[in-house]
Amino acid sequence: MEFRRTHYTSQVTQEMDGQTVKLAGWVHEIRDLGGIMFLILRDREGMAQLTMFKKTIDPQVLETAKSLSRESVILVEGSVKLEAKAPGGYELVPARIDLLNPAQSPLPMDTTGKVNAELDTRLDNRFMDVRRPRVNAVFQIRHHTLSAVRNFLEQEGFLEINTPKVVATATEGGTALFPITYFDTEAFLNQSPQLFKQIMMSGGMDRVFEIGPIFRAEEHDTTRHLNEATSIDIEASFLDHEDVMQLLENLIVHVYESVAKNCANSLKTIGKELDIPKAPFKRLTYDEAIELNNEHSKELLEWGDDLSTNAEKVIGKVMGEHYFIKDWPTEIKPYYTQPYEDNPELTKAFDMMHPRMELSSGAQRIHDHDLLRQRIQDQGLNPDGFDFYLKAFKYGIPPHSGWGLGAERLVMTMLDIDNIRDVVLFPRDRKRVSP
Ligand code: AMO
Repeated sequence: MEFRRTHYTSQVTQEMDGQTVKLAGWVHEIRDLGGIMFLILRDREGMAQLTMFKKTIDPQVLETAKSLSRESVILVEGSVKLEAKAPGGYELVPARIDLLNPAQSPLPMDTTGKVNAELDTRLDNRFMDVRRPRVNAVFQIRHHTLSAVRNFLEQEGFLEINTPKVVATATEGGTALFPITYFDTEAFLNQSPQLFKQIMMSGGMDRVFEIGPIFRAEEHDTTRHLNEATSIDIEASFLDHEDVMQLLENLIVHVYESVAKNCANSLKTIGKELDIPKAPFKRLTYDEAIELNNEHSKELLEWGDDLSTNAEKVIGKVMGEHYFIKDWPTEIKPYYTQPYEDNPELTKAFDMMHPRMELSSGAQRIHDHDLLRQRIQDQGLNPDGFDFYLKAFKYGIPPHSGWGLGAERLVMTMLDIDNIRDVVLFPRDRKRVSP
């Protein structure tokens, strides 16, 4: 059976009037108006209208068209006819329709957007949910977001690395680990590539990045947490926290600009116009952030408290755009962040915030072996478990800095999407491990 297309629906242009093309995709809708029948064919890139006048169309083509169930997969050969009112500005007069694979009915969910489905129904039937133009658009934008990240970091001299997801130690205090059985020892799913990206600074790789899964056994069920998320991580030698903050804000601007440029159709489909953020982002110190919260919120915070979700919202509302919070109390940031030499109560750590939520955390790291070992101990962890990591600090590791940026949070805040589950194909949360 022949099933090759010549074009996506979006590739048919005005100049192709009268030309024969082959389109392949799904039967999105069929409208039978008596003397005339319309079939909307959908592929990844859009829709095309097949127009069949019953008096003039080949009876066999009409018969096939009539027999088609919605969401069946077809290959259509036909001639292009310009038609301003049709999607894409053309219609197709089919000379041939081949049914490649029929869809059963009833369908598990609607793909036209006319019937609203519950999130659970959508996720249970993700293969069909992704056929919906709006959902398809979100994942096209997610692709272009990660592609823009890669381009930017590569231009800045970063090498892409892949580090293990099966590990022996925790990296981030505060969030729980998923234990797994690994032959006859216990292992865990990795919370962050933190230790490995730092070790590669000792390896002389200078600037590295990774886009990969992180696993967090957090119990809470929110619209901005997943138990498996995608983290964009960087680590860079001979740069301090201010340098990597600058990289981060420039990356965000680059991503927005690239998405605005490359995803015009997808943005239109979801009805979103991007406001491109401007660098440099405002920088608040932790002290200023606490003050702002206490000025505007009833839930007062004391120095040394972590920022609550409520505080993030209150401060975000006042700021109204992306911003940094820097100079955190050393006590509430992970052991690997570098305290200020002249004021060790504060650490060279930062968070990068969207008005709705935290997008990234980062820091200059401790590169002194003894101090690092001490800090691990101070935070109640056993340095023996960190031998493989600490070893890399004994034989020449440069000063270095880095950050981790949540890919899902980046996409959901860019597109004004409420629930993080809407920007990941197969979300993993408290209640869902399948599909
Ligand atoms: P942190 O734990 O702050 O830092 O994570 C970095 C960013 O990853 C995203 N993120 C999540 N997104 C969705 N669901 C989750 N459960 C989740 N957990 C984290 C957030 C967050 O800002 N090692 C450090 C980074 C570094 O210093 O380089 C770290 O993991 O957007």
